[in-house]
Formats: sequence, C-alpha cells, structure tokens
Amino acid sequence: MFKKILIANRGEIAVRIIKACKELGITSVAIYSDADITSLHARMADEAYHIGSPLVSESYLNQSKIIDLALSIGADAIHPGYGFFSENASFIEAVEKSGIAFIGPSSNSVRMMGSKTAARTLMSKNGVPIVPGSLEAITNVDDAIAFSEKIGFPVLLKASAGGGGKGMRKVSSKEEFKSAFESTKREALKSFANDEVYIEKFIEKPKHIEVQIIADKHGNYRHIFERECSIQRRHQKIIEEAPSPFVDKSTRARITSAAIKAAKACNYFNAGTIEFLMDQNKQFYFLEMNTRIQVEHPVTELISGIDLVREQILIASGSKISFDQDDIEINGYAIECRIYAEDPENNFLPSTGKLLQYKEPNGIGVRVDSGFAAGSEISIYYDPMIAKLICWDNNKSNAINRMRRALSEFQIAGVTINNRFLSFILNEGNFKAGNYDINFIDNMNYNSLKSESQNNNKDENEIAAVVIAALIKSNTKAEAKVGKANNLNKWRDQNYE
Ligand code: MV4
Repeated sequence: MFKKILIANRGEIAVRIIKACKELGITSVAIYSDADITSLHARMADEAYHIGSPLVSESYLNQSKIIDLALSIGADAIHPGYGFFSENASFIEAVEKSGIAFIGPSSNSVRMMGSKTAARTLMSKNGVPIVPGSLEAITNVDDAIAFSEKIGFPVLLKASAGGGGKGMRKVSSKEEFKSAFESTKREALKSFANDEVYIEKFIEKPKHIEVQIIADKHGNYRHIFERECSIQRRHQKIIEEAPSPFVDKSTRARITSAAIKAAKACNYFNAGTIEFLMDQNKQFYFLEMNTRIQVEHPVTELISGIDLVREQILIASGSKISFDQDDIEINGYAIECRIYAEDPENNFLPSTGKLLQYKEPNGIGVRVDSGFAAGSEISIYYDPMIAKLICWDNNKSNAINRMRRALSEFQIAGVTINNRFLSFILNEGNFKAGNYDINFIDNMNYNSLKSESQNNNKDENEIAAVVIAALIKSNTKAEAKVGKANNLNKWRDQNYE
C-alpha cells in the first residue's frame, strides 16, 4: 500500500483526495500556487509545498517541477484529480518512467481515447454503438458531402482531437459544407494543434448520459450505474443526477454492458467514465471516454455506497476491486449542484474576491465538497466552481426538495453565487417531470428569476458582508502580512470562525 500520495491538483477535488488518504492512513501532500495560499487543500494536507506563481504553466501544469517534488519528498504515488494533468498521456508516461505510481489509467489507454476517430473505430470494432458517421478524418470534401447526403443532413463536423464541445460545427445542407469544413479545421488547428475533422450524424435533442466504470489491474471490470448530465450551459455541467430518469432497467442493462465493453477495448484500469448521447427512442451512442475521476462522481457514490477515490487508490496500488457486480444496487436518488462564483443575473460573469462569510448547509442526506473556507480568496486564475452540493434521498422528488432547502442555506458573502439560479431550475415543472434534454437551459426562460430577485435576500447578504468584514478586519491585516507563500503555516493557524 502507498505511504505518501502527492495530489497534483487544487480545490475541492484535492480536498476530496486528502480525505480518502486520511481514511487509508496515507500521508497526503498538497501543492499550491501563490493564488491558493488561502485555500483549504493547502491547509488540510499533511504536507503542503508551494509550487509557483498563479499561472498554471508555472504551478499545476509544471510537469518537471511536480515530478521532481514527488521524487524528492518520497511520494510513492501521484493523484491527478480532474483537469490539469489527469488526461495528459505524456505526463502519465513521465510518471510511469519515474517509478512513481500514477493513480489512474495507463498512458496507453489515455492516448487511445484521446483521438475521437481512433476511439470510434475501436468502439465499433468492439460492439459499442457509435453515432453514425465517418471513422476516419475527412480528406476529400466532395466525398465528405456525398457521405453526409447518404447519412442525411444535418451533420456535425467534429475535430478528432476535440472534446468537451470545442471544435464542433453543425452543417444543415451541402451548400454550407465547404466553408464550415474549412473553419472547423482552422479552429481545430488553433485549439488542438491538429486539424483532423470527421463527420457525425447530428442527433436531435439528445440526453447526455454517462456510465461510471472501475477496473483493476487483474482484469476485473465493474460498472457503477449511470449518471444524468443533460443540465448544462455552454458545455459546463451544472446539475447531475444518479440514476438517470430516462434509463429503465433494460436500457440500463444495455448501456452498462456497452460501457464495460468500451473499458475492455482499451485495456482500461482505474476509474473511468463512458459518455453517451441518448436519442428520443432511447438509442444510445458512444461519445467519448473520460479517463479520470469526474467532478460529478459523488452522485454515484451516494447511490451505490462505493468510495470511488478510495477504490482508485487501492486499484493503483495493485489491489483487486473489493466487490462483485451483483453486490451493488441503486439505493435512492442523488443530485449534485455545482456552486459557481458567478452572477446568473449578469450574464454569468465570474465573481472574484474574498469569502467574507462562508457557511455550508448540512443535515441528513446533504454533502458538500468544497475547496474553500471563510477567508479564502476566489481568484481569476482558476475555475469559478467553489463547491459541490450533493443531496441524497429515497426518490427524485424528495431529493429535489432537500436540495432546494440546502441551496437556500448556503451563506456566502464576498462573492456572488448561482444558488438561486440552481434552485429555479430544480423547481421547473419539466425538470421535475424528467422532461428535458441537453438544450434545457438554453430554452429556459429565467426572466422571472431576475424579477423575483429584486426583493430577495441579496440585501441581507450585503449587510452580513459588512458585519463580517468588520469582524475579521484584524485577521485580514494579519493575512496581508502572511500573504506570502512561505508563511502558509501562519495562515493555517488563523481561526476564522
Ligand atoms: C453531439 C451532439 C449531437 N449530435 N454529437 C458536445 C460535447 C462533445 N463531447 C459532444 N457534444 C455533442 N455531440 C452528435 N452527433 C450534441 C453535442 C452537445 C452536447 C453533448 C453533451 C452534453 C452537452 C452538449 C451540448 C451541446 C452539444
């Protein structure tokens, strides 16, 4: 078993991994940039090392600095969390060569899934349904137009190296094709340094459903059911659920078995997710595989009772999966809301500043995964997600009621958060009835949210902010003095309660 794990990440996922390490009796090591001196992960880890400036290239994405540090402090494993280096095959390869264990899949599996066309070919060979379209990059526009007419417009042009919504263009007729093809290619080259583009049939009004899998290094594969991730805005998921309201028993049997086939096809081990689009006839199609732990993993944990991060660590150290497929079942319903420091009433403008007040909801069936505490600074440098609120109850309706209660209990001053926007979505009849697809937020009318907010608790928050600001003024002065990286321990000793 590992003795010391370096966490090459920040924020709530770093804290989540620290918690798993503590439970396993493993020494946790945090790295932090200048912008994260006030963050929870640096405070909570057994050891914390300053890694560089706020720029990710000089801190969380500085490959040699991170690997050298891990070697010098005697870490026997690195957990990448999500984002940053988690799906970077060259980083994983460098870790593999260093003799340090990587808590995730092999660099080979990650590389195989990195090319969308290669992944589609591999999937179709292994009996996983893929979206109808081309298996190879388009080299000849006339052939591509003929092919599109055969599968039928509209089609979607996608970058082979893309993912997460970048480098896609819908084409509705052959007249549009050539110019759309050229601009998608240009965009792909700019974003991914790779201009390969291929074609898929455009799926109308799909749901986004993904299956959690885990596999060990002994050839054992398990699925841990599906998650519903259709509630998104600009490719940013904001509400996730498990199980999916659209997946009945027989569809679940089919989609989870396809996910296991996908994992086997790339010799996968550790935790992974297979993303699917599901059309209005409950046909599903492989979209991509995420070769990492995901933001929304807690909803799966709450309905299954499996600690996914613990399993990741155990699997990386060579253990077998601790349960059989038949040992697990879906228990109740879980919803996750991503709490962003942003203003939904001002075009979702990111909101930065110090958390003058920060109080989380709690109670039965309520979990909060966060990387910040009162006094923490939310900077412009990283993702504006400050917490995840995850609620469990015996069914969807009760889970929604619990979530809306918990959302209203978040007390944050200093930055604007999206909790009322989230609550508004959860209260929509079509959300409650399970009548939605990936376009739900785009099609939603939230003018009533704006008018409703004229007389809500915004004023209360502002008054609270002033009071709290006065209370912690002396601490703030102290912090200005300790606001240097080498003084983290002073910060750790501050008590803001
Ligand atoms: C699609 C699609 C419709 N048809 N592919 C967006 C992210 C990328 N991973 C794949 N995406 C899509 N691919 C076909 N053939 C619609 C989307 C899509 C989407 C998918 C999942 C979640 C949110 C989305 C938002 C817009 C478009």
